[in-house]
Amino acid sequence: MTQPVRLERHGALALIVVHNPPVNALSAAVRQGLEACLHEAMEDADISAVLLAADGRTFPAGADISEFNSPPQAPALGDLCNMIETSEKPVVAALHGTVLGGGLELAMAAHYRVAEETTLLGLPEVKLGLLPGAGGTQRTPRLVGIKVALDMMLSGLPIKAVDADRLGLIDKVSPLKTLRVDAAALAAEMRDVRRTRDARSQFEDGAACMADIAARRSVPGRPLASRKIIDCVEAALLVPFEIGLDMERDAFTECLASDASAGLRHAFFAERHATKFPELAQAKPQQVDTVGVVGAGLMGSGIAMACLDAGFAVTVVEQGEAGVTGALARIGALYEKGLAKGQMGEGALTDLNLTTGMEALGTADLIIECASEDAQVKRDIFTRLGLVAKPGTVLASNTSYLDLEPLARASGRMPDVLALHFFAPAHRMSLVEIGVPDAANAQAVATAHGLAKVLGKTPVRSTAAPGLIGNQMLTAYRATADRLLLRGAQPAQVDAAMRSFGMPMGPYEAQDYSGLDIAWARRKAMKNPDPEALLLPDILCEAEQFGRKSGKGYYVYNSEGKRGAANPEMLTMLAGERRMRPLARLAITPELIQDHLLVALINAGAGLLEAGTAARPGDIDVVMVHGFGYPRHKGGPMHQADALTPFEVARRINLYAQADPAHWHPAPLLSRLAAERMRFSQYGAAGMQK
Ligand code: T1G
Repeated sequence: MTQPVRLERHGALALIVVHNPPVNALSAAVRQGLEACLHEAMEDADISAVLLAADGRTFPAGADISEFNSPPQAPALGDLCNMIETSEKPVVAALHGTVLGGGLELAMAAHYRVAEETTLLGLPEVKLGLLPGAGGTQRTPRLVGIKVALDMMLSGLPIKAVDADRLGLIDKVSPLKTLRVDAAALAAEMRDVRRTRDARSQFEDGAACMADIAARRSVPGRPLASRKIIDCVEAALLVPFEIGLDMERDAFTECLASDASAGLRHAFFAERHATKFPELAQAKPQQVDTVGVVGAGLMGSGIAMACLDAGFAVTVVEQGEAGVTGALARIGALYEKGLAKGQMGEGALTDLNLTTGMEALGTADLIIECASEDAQVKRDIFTRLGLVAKPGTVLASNTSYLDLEPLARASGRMPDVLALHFFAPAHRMSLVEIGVPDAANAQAVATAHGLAKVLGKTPVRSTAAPGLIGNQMLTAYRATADRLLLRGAQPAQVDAAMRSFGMPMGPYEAQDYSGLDIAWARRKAMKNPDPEALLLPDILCEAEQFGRKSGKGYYVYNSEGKRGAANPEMLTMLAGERRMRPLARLAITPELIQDHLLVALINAGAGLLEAGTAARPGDIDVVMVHGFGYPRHKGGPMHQADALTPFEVARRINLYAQADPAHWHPAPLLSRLAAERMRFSQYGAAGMQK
């Protein structure tokens, strides 16, 4: 078992190497190893200089985030940094890979820094609701000045080695093959120690620094971590180094204890766990060079654009010349917009083949059907795909609601068929749900997963249950919102409450935006519609009030599609329905709306876990955050469920059910967790699955 840290003697140089794959995170074992090796080097009279380096793909990429949910273990990273900086022997850091967070703080505590030319250096703590807590807020400004330090810490974005060199964050850039040689040479030639804490030259223009800090402070709505970063950087300017470290330590402690940091740290790991599909251990993805897209409407053209931009050849099949012309216009518009925003490569359209003949899909390695949500239309397409696609080609449908089984049967190739559900706009939204029917083979799933990763998407696995994960959650969310309308809320109140909760749009403005007719068509096709469902959306659609596209829906819209006030006709319809279906009125407040909708999402998520549709609670959170813009700093509904506790969630549902038993039914899994005082995070681990 390789030690997480080792010391090698090379003459008078002590080479201390971190070995903690995959990213050399500064875990307790690594910190303890570093402490021991540093002590040994400092005590050894034959050692005159120290070189810090790391094996594998990167110098430490930060503290071990997974340790933040447990009591801290000695030595603290900040103490290690101080030990390095106060050493009487020169310490040089040899940097490569992604030197982030605590890894960069360790490097800044060294006396000199050499970075391999492709190295990225950054302080992304703010993305975790934290701030650099090992001296970074005090050392960074001393090396690169207030402005650059604040830019780095408030954005969390890394900078390149060549820029770090120009800014004074490092001392030298070197090719990878000579990194350690160059760093050792620097260590050999440096006789004195240059302590970052003593650097003050960057603060010469105090007034300009204070003006910059004031300007940053004036930006409204900054989260706690950002505000604390500004305070700590100001301290670097105004108070002695040790006092600044104390302030940083207090600020870090406060941020670490915040709900926002807990949510963001949960999201970090949930995203990584969600992409671990069981099929990846059973089969390797097959090579995908050409992607077929059948139907290039809003979704299809977005998917085609995403694939083109990722370097795939794309064959788009549309119906008739008009279909081809329309598809070209939509894809062209996306391309131009992406190019203008610098989000797309110049040659993205080079490999686009637009045609009307399905036989052109004979060379495709994976085909995504994006036709209208009509079961017969899709069955016909899959019948044709089964005939024209070459053996082994993955046949995916972008549908999330329709049953995949008839499509798979129509194709005659059930093992190759699955759902690849993108979220609009497909070239921008990061989530892809992969709906896996029982008959799908592991290689098809692994291949679809591989495509999603190459597209830079976050794939989440679902069974092929209609609605997959996201739209089943959305259905529950909307049903409870509708229930609130029947009990006295106005759509605008619900929308305002959910915007202040952190959703990008409320449920009613979102439905107006996408068009009420989409869900209407689905409801009309349903065999057994929900008797408790609000009738208002159907009434609006029957009056051809489909939302933004028709100028009115829940709201009225001007000729440019700008949303105006509540649609008075809708209010009259709603009042009429309330009279027909008298339900106990609620004292509507934003908090009540947010609470009812959060509890509804949690209850629906428990149902998905119980049904096995979603493998993990965190997967549901990833779908909500990446598919619907659920506020990332809240972690997701299932993370919040554990903060509330399932017991409390079940208590609330039972309370709501007293006044509205037709709507509120606690999911059995939720009741079980509540009864056993367990949390969703223990689900699966504790054998809770049925
Ligand atoms: N701690 C623990 N595990 C980590 C980790 C970390 N810092 N970074 C990555 N991992 C795991 C990750 O969960 C995954 O595990 C595997 O490594 C590969 O990650 C005191 C407070 C470095 C750019 O925020 O940005 O230092 O799924 O899939 O796409 O001031 O990981 O294989 O089991 O993301 O190549 C600051 C976070 C911490 C960097 C590599 N540092 N990491 O990306 O691989 S806070 C960060 C990343 C801190 C100090 C403060 C990326 C990456 P598994 P991956 P990747």
